[in-house]
Amino acid sequence: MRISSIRFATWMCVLALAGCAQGGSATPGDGGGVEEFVVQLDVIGDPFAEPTPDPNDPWAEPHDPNDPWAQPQVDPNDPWAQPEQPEEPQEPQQPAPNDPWAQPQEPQQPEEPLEPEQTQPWDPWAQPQPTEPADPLAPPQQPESADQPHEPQDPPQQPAPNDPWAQPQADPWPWEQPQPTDPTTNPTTGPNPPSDRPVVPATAECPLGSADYDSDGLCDSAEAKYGTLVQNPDTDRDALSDGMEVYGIAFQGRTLDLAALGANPLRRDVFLEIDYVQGYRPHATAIYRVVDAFAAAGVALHAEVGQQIAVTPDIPVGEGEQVDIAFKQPNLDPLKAYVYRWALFAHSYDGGGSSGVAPLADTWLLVTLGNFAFRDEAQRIEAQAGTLMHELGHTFNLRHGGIEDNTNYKPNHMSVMNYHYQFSGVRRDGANVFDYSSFTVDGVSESLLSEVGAFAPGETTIESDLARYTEPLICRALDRAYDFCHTPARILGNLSASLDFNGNGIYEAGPIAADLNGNGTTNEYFKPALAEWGRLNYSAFGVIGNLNPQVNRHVARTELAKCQSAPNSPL
Ligand SMILES: [Ca+2]
Ligand SMILES: [Ca+2]
Ligand SMILES: [Ca+2]
Ligand SMILES: [Ca+2]
Ligand SMILES: [Zn+2]
Repeated sequence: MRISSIRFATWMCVLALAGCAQGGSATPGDGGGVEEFVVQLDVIGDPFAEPTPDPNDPWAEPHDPNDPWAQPQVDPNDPWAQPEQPEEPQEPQQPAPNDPWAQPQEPQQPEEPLEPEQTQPWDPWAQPQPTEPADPLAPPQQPESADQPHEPQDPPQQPAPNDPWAQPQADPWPWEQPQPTDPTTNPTTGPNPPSDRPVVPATAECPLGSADYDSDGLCDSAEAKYGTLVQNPDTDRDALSDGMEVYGIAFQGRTLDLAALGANPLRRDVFLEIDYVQGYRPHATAIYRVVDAFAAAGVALHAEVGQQIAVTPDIPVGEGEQVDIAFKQPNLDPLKAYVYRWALFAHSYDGGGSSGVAPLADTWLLVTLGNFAFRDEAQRIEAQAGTLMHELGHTFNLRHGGIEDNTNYKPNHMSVMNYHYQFSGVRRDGANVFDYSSFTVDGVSESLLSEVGAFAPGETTIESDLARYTEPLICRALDRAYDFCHTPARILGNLSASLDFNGNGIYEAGPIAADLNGNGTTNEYFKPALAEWGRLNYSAFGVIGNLNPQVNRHVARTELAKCQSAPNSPL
């Protein structure tokens, strides 16, 4: 809550000072002072259960500007509109009755077909979930221990005889999907499919030559059967085409049946293989916590623990370009690489104490907690879960300050992407949860705080949303050597009202000033923390789900996010 005068003053600050001194601190803290690590499987049970109507529905957010599948709003009267892209957005004019993303959405979507996967025997969601961390006295990290429910679903990968990466692409716009000029031509099931790329296989439902208006490999007649859109190649906008979600992909006699792996063309799916260095296999409970967090947001995270790989526990990353070539490609089936993200759990990288690293909007990540000291096994599991979700967030183009904001310890950013919450989660409804934000908190100026009003909601968020979040962390003192908050402080109250920012036990209407990120100043303005779930970049800028990539996928094209480090410091 914030009184209007404070809001006005805040914006005046923005106008006058162009941001009033952007918080320059870049980094890490420890979760030091994180006093409580409750293993909170708060979304046990049906992960695809109908979500309750949520005014903060992340799908209602504006489209991700980086989403190559996003449907541009074509103005029918625009003389400059490009006439040669017939498969581009026809939806606005002709909303299909089954479009689950059509806006506005009905408050209830009882027809959303989330259930079918659960009954499949291969469904990783059907696995019983552990409710307790493993025995801390048990031998650590046994490579193929039975408590890991996510067993590899493929035999050990063999080097592909034909490297699908071999063709360098010069097009600098990876998110531009090649589009056939003739809408009646299907590039994936037509008579002349590319010989060096996977294709969506032709089937009895969609034999070669079937009409396929949107060229997604799912013929027009089958689109109706599956409830997908005839004029949208990716109905659920998860970067996986309708055709591949239903029929899978095939290449040189091998197939990857995504439906059998849980893909649903009407629900967002994310595939992840997790490999590990000896001794660093992630705990199943940690993976489940992340899977549950995605499920609660309506996204199916299909996480598989793959194999132990024989490399040094310390991974050379450098600027990142070689990780794809040296580690990901030898260990991720090249057919899977068209669809999967890839994680590696190891001791460390580049000999440092960073908890992990991932390129922004790319397809690989490292979780490296070897130099962190943990109180006990439960805390180690928490850190694994939080760091996995944090690094995964970077692959969706999330930054430490959320959307397009690299600010560390951003006080209004309630997300696992905020270093404060990487190891402990945010406190919501009385429990610690790992999550990306599904609501927006307005910007806040350190010099214009109201302890009575606390934070203010932005976009479609309302005060009652903020009230669910309690005891946020602020940083009292930053370790500049590591950009690490060594004195985090939990403030009593909730985000909607009554936050004792300066810790003096009095709720002052203000405005007062307080240092919220521990860098010694009280004049910073923190930009609005935008809802993240509705803005995830699923495609990694056109790589995931793209059978005809336009760029050399070897090259790290994006900024590396090297995450918080605290060498040898207990959390
Ligand atoms: Ca189609
Ligand atoms: Ca379609
Ligand atoms: Ca899709
Ligand atoms: Ca899907
Ligand atoms: Zn990070």
